[in-house]
Amino acid sequence: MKITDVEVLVTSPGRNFVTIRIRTDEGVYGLGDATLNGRELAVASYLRDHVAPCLIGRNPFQIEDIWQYLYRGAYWRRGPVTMTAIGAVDMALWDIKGKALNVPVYELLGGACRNGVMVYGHANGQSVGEAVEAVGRYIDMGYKAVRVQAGVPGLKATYGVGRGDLFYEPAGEGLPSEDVWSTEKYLATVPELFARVREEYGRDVHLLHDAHHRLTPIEAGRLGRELEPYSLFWLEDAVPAEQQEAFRIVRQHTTTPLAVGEIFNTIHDATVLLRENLIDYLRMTVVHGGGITHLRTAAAYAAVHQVRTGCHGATDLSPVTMAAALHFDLSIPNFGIQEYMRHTPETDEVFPHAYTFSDGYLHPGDAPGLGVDYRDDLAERYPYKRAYLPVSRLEDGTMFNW
Ligand code: CS2
Ligand code: MG
Repeated sequence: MKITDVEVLVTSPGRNFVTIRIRTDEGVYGLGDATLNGRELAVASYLRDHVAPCLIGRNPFQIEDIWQYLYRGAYWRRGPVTMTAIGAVDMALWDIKGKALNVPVYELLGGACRNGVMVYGHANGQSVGEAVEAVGRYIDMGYKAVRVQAGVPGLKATYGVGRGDLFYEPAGEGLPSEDVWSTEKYLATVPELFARVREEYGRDVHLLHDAHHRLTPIEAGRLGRELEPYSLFWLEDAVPAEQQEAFRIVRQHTTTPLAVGEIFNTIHDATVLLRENLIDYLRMTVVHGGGITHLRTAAAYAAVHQVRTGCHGATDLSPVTMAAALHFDLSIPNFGIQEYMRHTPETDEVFPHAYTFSDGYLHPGDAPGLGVDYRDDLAERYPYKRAYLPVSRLEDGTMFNW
């Protein structure tokens, strides 16, 4: 079998997505997600202008060799654009192999280690009261785990709140919007939020929270300690993760489980965190973390250190990533939880898929390959619109972390 064509497809059914479709001389094709929120066209060009010519004529079954070729051959290693491009090609090659051998990808990855993939939903509200009510709606839908985010009194906007109920799309058309942030105001609200949720729903439901890169290590230690009575499943992105060692301080002050890694793009971003057990869940994802092939390396390294996975799964990762993530999640021994931010109905129509939700779990289905497709006729209706994630400044105007 030989690769004969590589298409880079850009569509915007509710938000921008970039998809690679790799065709072969035997008629089998594979799909990969290449979406990098706010920098989509950079990855599209990396694939179209630099990667695609090198793939033509190659044997798509040689997944590992092609991964090594694209990683080592780039010379300029790592980074979100490069690793998203490699991740997209990798997903498509696993899709081709599964289809050609007529098996779902998880069977190629060693088979299922579990019956289903526990997911978490995203309850949010402008006020604590609204957020508490939203948690109830997710519990009623059967979710076993719910992330809870609430607005902060005195701040017009904050991460994770608004722009949809079942999904949360932070990117907006035009130039980046500017949010104003106050850590003090935020830290004053979070403990009350979880006290109210536990009071209302008890302790059976797993609760998660995303601090979204906004705290210093000691602030994260303080928040983690204040949340200990509410037994969170995890506190995510408590501290910007470039400085892995900073988590040593957080770990000294709290037993609240910590999760980080959605912005990581290779295992090298996480080795200190894992080797020193500074985190409990690694959030790297298939699309931004170099594909299924590299994520298996990261998961194996994490498993040695008793760290579990908790893959990123936001609206800006397409159904192709969700499908690939579920095959990966099903097959690894140290699976923790999968984020499941639903997509818009238009997105689900452009990307018909085999994965299904039931009673708080997702399953990838048993269609050959990844079990997801791409409807060109519908995709054409949604042309690309440049969109950016917001930026964030402190109340005095200082540039900060969104
Ligand atoms: C978030 C994301 O899902 C999460 O945990 O951190 O919503 C993130 O803000 C977006 O994926 C950025 O594009
Ligand atoms: Mg996050």
